[in-house]
Amino acid sequence: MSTAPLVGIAMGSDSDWTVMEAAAQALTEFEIPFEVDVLSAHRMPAEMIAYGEAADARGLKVLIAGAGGAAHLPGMLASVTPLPVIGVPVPLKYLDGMDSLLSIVQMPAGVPVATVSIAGARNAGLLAARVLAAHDPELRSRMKDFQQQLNEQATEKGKRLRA
Ligand code: RP5
Repeated sequence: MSTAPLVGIAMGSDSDWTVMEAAAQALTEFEIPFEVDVLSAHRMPAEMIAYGEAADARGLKVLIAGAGGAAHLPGMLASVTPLPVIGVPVPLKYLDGMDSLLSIVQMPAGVPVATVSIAGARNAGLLAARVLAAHDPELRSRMKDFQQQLNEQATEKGKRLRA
């Protein structure tokens, strides 16, 4: 199996990692190779644009981008790559992540970012897995197994409550 990264996880600061590592964890569970980078839209704009422009040619298939506050990273990456971009609003000290959420979700028509919930990095990883699974029957089968496990866990919790 190729170990070349298929998913790029980018974040505005290393301080975002405590939230973003859940995306990496989900990809690891599905044995999907990924890479991780810090790319601040405001502190290193040239590097951020270069990363976005090169991502497709480097073989990445999906980008996951997390940022907090004035969270421009996901949208700016989406503006320079044809790849699907999943945005993760990272909550900071103030405003409970609403600033990050609105910065990421309110994209202009023509430049989509698939925004997950505030601090929803695990779902970002799972969504990236589903995007890849669309063209990978074996991965799709593992996703179905995962969904079955979720069902069984929820069913079990209900049984325990009723007991
Ligand atoms: C954003 O500013 C980053 O994505 C991070 O969420 C926030 C704070 O960054 P640091 O000051 O912790 O580096 O661009």
